[in-house]
Amino acid sequence: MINVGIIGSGFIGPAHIEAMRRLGFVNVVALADYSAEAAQQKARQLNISHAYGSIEALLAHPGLQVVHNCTPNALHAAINEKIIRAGKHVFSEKPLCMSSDEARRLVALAEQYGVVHGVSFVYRQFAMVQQAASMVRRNEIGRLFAAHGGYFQDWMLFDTDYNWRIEPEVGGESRAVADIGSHWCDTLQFVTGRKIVAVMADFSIVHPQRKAAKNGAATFTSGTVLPEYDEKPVVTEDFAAVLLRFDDGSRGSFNVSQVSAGRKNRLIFEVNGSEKSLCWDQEVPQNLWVGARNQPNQLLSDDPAQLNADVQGAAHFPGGHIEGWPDAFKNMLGKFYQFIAAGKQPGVDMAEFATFYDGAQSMFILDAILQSHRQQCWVEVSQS
Ligand code: SOE
Repeated sequence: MINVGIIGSGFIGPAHIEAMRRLGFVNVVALADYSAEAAQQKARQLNISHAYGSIEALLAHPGLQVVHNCTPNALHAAINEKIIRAGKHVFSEKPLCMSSDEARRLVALAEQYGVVHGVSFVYRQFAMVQQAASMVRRNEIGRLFAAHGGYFQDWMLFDTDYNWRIEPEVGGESRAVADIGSHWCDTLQFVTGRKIVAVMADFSIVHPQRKAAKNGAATFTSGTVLPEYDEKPVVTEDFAAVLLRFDDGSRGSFNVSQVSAGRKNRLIFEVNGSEKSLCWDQEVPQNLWVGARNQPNQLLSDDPAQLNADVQGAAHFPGGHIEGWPDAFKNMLGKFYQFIAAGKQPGVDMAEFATFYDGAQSMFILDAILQSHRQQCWVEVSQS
């Protein structure tokens, strides 16, 4: 058994815990939160035996090998650093940190301490995304020349929707691109095997002011009576359009939005090659559309028997037993923990799971997108 501690238990912490428990060889033994009381309450609810009100106390827990960082964005860098300096393997929620410089420092530190490092870019772990990547790798779609799509949600549609992600000091200078565009870019770089090398971006803020409930009530809820609120200025984007150039000269684009009514978590992509096109939508994750010019189009489904041999392990049940987001989460952590169990060290070009190298690359893209929007011109993405 591998002993694990988890820091932060909001929306995403319990998803990590559930996925780890489904693996069977990982034991979540300790949880830390912003206070001892909050940690004890959560630990009781989640049936975790030890609770701590500080990161230092959690890191001192005897026999801990791995720590997951599931805190709000602004805390990621400092906590990741503490975990590494304590000599523990680290799995960080995205974003890895808040700037490219912090990302470079964390990569160097993780290498120096020789720990295994992972970042929670989960969408590359869906069976049909793995199938798409395999088809591209095996040249089944021909010469790839375009990748496009987007990521659309509606949980910020109303001006009464408010969340810590809106505040740049906590969520970062970018909201929609950092939160969901980062997932799209990681997924597309994984599927195509290409790196994004230049971007041209344009943002828009749909609600320049939002109503923040004085009692701190979160969004993702649909109360009808508005509690007392403060009007708060908004400086982070609700919508963005981004043009892309990849390292092989191919082109692409994506849109992100947190204000698209009816779209809940629609990460969608299409890649076009000289023989075939592929299209996948996270809201119908069991399907992969394969388009052809002179043959009928196909709709592949996540039946392990019909997947390419190198990705069969990504789907666990017979066809028709649809696997989704929690299963992709399990795939991601399964690969991370098998890697640790095998005593391996992450390499820059590995793709089993996203590492700090990928987390850093994501920060380089984000910084280029922010600069491009500010200057309204093409910006090259730093590659290290
Ligand atoms: C909220 O926008 C959110 O939960 C993101 O933070 C996740 O990373 C994404 O998977 C779904 O939406």
